[in-house]
Amino acid sequence: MSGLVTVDARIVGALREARRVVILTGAGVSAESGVPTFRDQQTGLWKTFDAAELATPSAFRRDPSLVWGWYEWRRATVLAARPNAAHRAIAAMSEFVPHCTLITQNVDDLHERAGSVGVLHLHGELSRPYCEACRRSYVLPEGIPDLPPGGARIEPPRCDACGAMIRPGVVWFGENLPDVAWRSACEAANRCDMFFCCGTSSVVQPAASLTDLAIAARATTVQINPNATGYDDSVTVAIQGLAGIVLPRIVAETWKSA
Ligand code: BV8
Ligand code: ZN
Repeated sequence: MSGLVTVDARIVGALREARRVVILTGAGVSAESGVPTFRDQQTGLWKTFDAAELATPSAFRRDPSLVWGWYEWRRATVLAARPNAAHRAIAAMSEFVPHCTLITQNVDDLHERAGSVGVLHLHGELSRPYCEACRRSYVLPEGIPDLPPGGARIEPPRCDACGAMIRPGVVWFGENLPDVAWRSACEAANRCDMFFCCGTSSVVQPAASLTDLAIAARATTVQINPNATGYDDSVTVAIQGLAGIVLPRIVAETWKSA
């Protein structure tokens, strides 16, 4: 594990040579923007619930207004947040490398707001709710939802076409990932020569298995996380640090003369 002082030369060397770079991000990349991770203790109305419990079809069936309220609270948090230095460094990196594929587990739009394009959202997006019956997209009202500090139960809106409930545009536990995004992600990981996994605990499947594909493809694999994960000893370099500090440093060090 290399300290934070200088960027490991293996990373700079590999990145300067890299033709196909894949970046996989998780909640940790949005943490420095004030967006809670899945590990963080829930607050307000949801403090007694585990995030993975709420992010399920059964929770929505059981208590739709609790779950819709939770997603509106998270959407309000994201709308009030701004991309951080990690999001910006990732957007910059894609300018320097021939082929860059950004794959995220995050349902926020902070990568796009930092300038990244073609982001593969494996677990959906808060900004894309749809009808749970006819799957028709639902257009959310403009602006930040006005919610009490600890959040509130909110009845899900109804579909204009069939009257069924609108559900959040995210992939819940037990639900399949969007096919095109998942197949594109696997293809990119299989063909990459450099792979970063940033701000993810690498627990949730099948997203976490993308790192295995990159390792099998003999790519240079770099983990950026202040805490340990199950991949510490299988990636090429595991940097214990904050994405908002480490990623800008990697970009600066690699392309300082650019
Ligand atoms: C599925 C959207 C087919 C909703 C999410 C194989 C083995 C075991 C279980 C399974 C398996 N295959 C499938 C499963 C079941 C399940 C699963 O993986 N369960 C886990 C809990 C074991 N997977 C599924 O259900 C998937 N679907 O497989 O369908 C199928 C169908 C039926 C039956 C079987 C299979 C769907 C998974 C997607 C669920 N939806 N999100 C929403 O957001 O509300 S998952 C959600 O949780 C996120 O998207 C993300 O993926 C995950 C949280 O993980 P992270 O993003 O990594 O965040 P976390 O908080 O955990 O960690 C943050 C990390 O950042 C930490 O390590 C921390 O140290 C670090 N950090 C903090 N600050 C910083 C930082 N790092 C850098 N800088 C910082 N500043
Ligand atoms: Zn409908």
